Formats: sequence, C-alpha cells, structure tokens
Amino acid sequence: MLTGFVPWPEGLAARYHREGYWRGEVLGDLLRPWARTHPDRIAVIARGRRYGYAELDGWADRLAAGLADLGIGHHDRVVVQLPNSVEFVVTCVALFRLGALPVLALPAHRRAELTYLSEYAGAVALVVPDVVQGTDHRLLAQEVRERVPSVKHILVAPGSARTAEEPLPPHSDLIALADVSGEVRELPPPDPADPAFFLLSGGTTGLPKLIPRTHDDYAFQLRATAEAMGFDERGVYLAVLPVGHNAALGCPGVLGALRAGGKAVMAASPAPDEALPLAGREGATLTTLMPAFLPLWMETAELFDADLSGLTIEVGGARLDPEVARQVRPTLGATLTHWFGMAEGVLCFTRRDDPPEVPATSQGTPLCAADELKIVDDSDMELPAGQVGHLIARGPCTLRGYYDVPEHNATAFTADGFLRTGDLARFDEAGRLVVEGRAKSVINRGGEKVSAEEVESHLTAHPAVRAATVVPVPDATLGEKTCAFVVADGRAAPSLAELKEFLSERGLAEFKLPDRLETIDALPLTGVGKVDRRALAERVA
Ligand code: OOB
Repeated sequence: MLTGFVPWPEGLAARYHREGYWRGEVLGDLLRPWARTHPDRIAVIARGRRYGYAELDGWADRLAAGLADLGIGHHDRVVVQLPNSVEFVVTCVALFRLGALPVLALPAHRRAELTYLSEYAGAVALVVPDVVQGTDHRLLAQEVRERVPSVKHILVAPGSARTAEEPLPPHSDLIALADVSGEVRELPPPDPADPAFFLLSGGTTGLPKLIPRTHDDYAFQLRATAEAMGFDERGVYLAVLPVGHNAALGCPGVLGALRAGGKAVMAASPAPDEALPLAGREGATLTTLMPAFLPLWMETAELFDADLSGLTIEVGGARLDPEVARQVRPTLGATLTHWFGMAEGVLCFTRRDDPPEVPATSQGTPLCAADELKIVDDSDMELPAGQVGHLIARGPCTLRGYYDVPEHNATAFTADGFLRTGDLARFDEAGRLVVEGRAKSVINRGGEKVSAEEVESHLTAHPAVRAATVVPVPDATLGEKTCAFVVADGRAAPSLAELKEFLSERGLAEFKLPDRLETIDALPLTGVGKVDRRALAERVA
C-alpha cells in the first residue's frame, strides 16, 4: 500500500465489501468491456473529433507501455494539468493501468500551485498542454522542474490553440504526449484498495491538501452516481467544468460516463456560446454546473435554440439561490438536481424525480445507505435534528486521511474517523441536508475555492505588508469574492493593483488574486487571540 495513505479501518472496509459498495474494480479497466463488446461505439467527443471505445482503449495501452519505458510505474505520482480533452482521458486511464497516480491539477493553476503540488506529491512527471488561452504551460512546467528535483519528465499535449505556430521548442527535452507509445504488454493490476489518483482539496485550513481516491471508492462513486442519475450506455455527459475537478470527473462525470458505456463530450468552458450549442448538437443528457453559470445559461438559452428538455443539470459547489433554482425548468426545460459535494468524497444530492421545491431548498440526501453524516456542536456532540452545526461525514467514498500529513489529519477528522467538512448545515424535516454556511477559512468564489491562509502567506511576503487576512465579500454574480485586509509595514500600503501583480509574479492562480483591498491599522483579534475573520467579513459585507 502507498506510504502516506490512510486506509479505512478493517471492520468498515469489510462492511463496504460485504454490502457491495466496493467490488474490487480497478479504474484502468474503465474502457475495456465496451472496447470488447462495442469497439466502434463513440466514447469521447472532443474538439469536433469522435473517438471510439476500442480506439481509446488501444491508445491507453500503448501510452501506458510508453510511460513504463520512460521509467514511470507503480505508485509514481504524475501531475496532470490538462484541459477538457481526449488526452486527459487517455492519460488518466494509462496511468491507472500502470498503477501510477495522476495528481489532478486545475487548468487555472500556475507556477505556485504546480510547484506546491509537485513537491508535495514527489511527482516524477508533469503532463501539461502546450498553450491554453495565451498561457504557455510548457514554460510553467519547466519552471516547476527547475524547482522540484523529483520531476524528471514533462509531457506535452495539445492545448486549446494547437496551430502550426505552437511546435515544441527546438532542442528541448519536452516530450510530445502523442509520441509516447510502447509495445503493449501485460501489466500487473493495482490493488483496488490502493489510491488510484489524487484530487486537490478546496481546503479547510492552511494550504490545500491531496486527497487519495482509491479504485474501490471511486469505482463505487462512478457506479452509484450514474445509477442515481439514470445514466447508462445511452447517456451523453457534457463536461463544461474542468474535468480535473471531482464534480465533472466522477459524479458520474466523464469517468462515470465511460464506465457506463456512454459518451463524454468535452466542452472548453461553461460559456453559453460554447456549451449550449454543443449540448443541443450532441443530445447531452447530463452535465454539471456551478451555480454562478445558471443565470447566464437561462438568459441566453433562447439565442442558441438548443433543446435541453432531455438534459439533467447537476448544480453544486457553492450556494444556489432558490429563486434561480425554481426558474431552471421553466426557462431551460432541463431537470435540476442540487448537489453538495467535496473532492474528499462526501456527496449529497437531490434526485431527478424530486419535486422542484426540493432542489430549491436543500442539497438532498447522501449517495448511499452506508454514508454517515452528522451535525455536531463545537465539542463534537451530535445536535438534535433541525439544528445548525458542523457537518461531519464518514462513508465508502469519503477519505480517512489526506495524503502524508498525519498532523493535519489529527485535527481534520474526529477520533472515530469522521471528516470535518468545515461546513455548517442542518437536516430538514424530511432528512435532507441544508448547507447554511461555513466555519472554514475558505472563500467560495463561484465554486472556485480560495484558501485564505494560502493567499495570506503570499501577501505577507510583500515587503510593505506586515499582516494580512483574506475574507469573503458578497458578490451578485459569483456569490463571494475576496477582500484582503492588509496592515502596512511602516511605509505606505501597496495598492490593490500592485499586490495583484506581486501575487501573479509569485505564480499564484488568477482566481486567488484579491478582488478588493482594505488597509487597516491592526487586525481585530478574538478572545483567544486569533484574527477575527468574522468581524472583518462583517465589516466589508
Ligand atoms: C465541490 O467540491 P470542492 O471540493 O471543490 O468543494 C467542497 C466545498 C464544500 O465543503 C462546501 O463548502 C462547498 O464546496 N459546497 C457547497 C455546495 N456544494 C459544495 N456550498 C453550498 N452549497 C452547495 N450545494 O464543490 C463539489 C464536488 C462534487 C460535486 C459537486 C461539488
């Protein structure tokens, strides 16, 4: 078993097997059964090209062999930062087959995040696109490799702007992913109880952590979410959110669509002019969206004349406005389901046949009967039904420990292994989850999670900043934006523009740059001497 991975205790693991949640399935087998029985059936549609099951299955085998020839193997970590593309799918499946572990980065990540992830994971390789929307990921990857000695290989896939002007830089030791191909051979299958890949946590405190997802637990998630959404081989999943995020990857998402023998359609973004025509053209039956995009889809749907009556939209990741939720069916004709999810695994959602008021007012019920969700007070005592408190969770696809951080894990979980979600919630009379707020220092910027402490540590690196605290400010479109409170160090405080540039130069992703700046003489403290984040948030709200 991978060192640094925290397995489920034996008793619970045995129960999850006995009750049929875990079935010993490995993710490298994703394409296999359909490649055998329906070789020509379309599996992935990306950039106007259609790829069949057998084609992708063979490609993944050759890629796995080629990666093995490069020395990449069992338990090796590989940072994968690819846009929604066929290469994402094939790379992941090839790594699964090798028992190597994709570490899924988001497209928005820049040098700071990629370096952090590579270092934390001890990554041996990066797989990146060439150029996406003007960002040259090959250069970013090279900067990361200079800083992280474990990184040996940089593999480059086509980005969004694959043109004749984007060849690999000459004499570079970058490797074109398309050239990685080896003689297909039998590979020893990984242990289904072992991690298959890592997702990045949205964070509760401090820097975001790596979340190991095992073959057993993720295969269960793919199967159970597909079943709950009625997604089978006739299903067409439209990926509009980044596929490196749990919501679009595996609820059932792209991987669940392929497991079920359906189609995965890759969109570059949730922008209506991209997503809506594609949804109509390909007959999408399921997609996943962050709430911030719903109003935009509703305002523009008519323009694109797409028939979305067969589409189910899973909305989650941030607070969903009940009024917006109620308008989904009347304006889009689509079915809404409301999801509370975490990369850590816990999932609650409303079902497709729930009356429309249910997704407007709750996040539904857990994925399965073995999920244990509780609302507790500050001392972990369970609260009576209806009361708002801390949501904690345990279950067959909820992790038992972040990767290789025992000290953090000691406080991130209760003594009996429940994950502290950092969310404040209650259960309504029907037993459905209602998320009411957050106790963690994370700003939810339209579904993109910004760890306050991460940004603060970069801000205080500025010579003119003595102390900094980042808090959410309400925003009509994104739900929340970020506001940095800064205590200047003697001289004049830097401006917002200066600070943003400073953070960009430090390689921080753009969505983490503060939207607003407040200069303050001293940060307010709570009774125990911690910075009073709530007081600051109330000040700007
Ligand atoms: C999804 O996963 P993450 O890991 O990016 O973020 C998890 C956090 C939760 O702890 C909660 O604070 C927030 O996002 N959240 C919601 C929510 N769903 C998630 N807050 C309010 N209302 C909701 N419906 O965001 C994610 C993963 C899988 C499926 C869907 C979302």
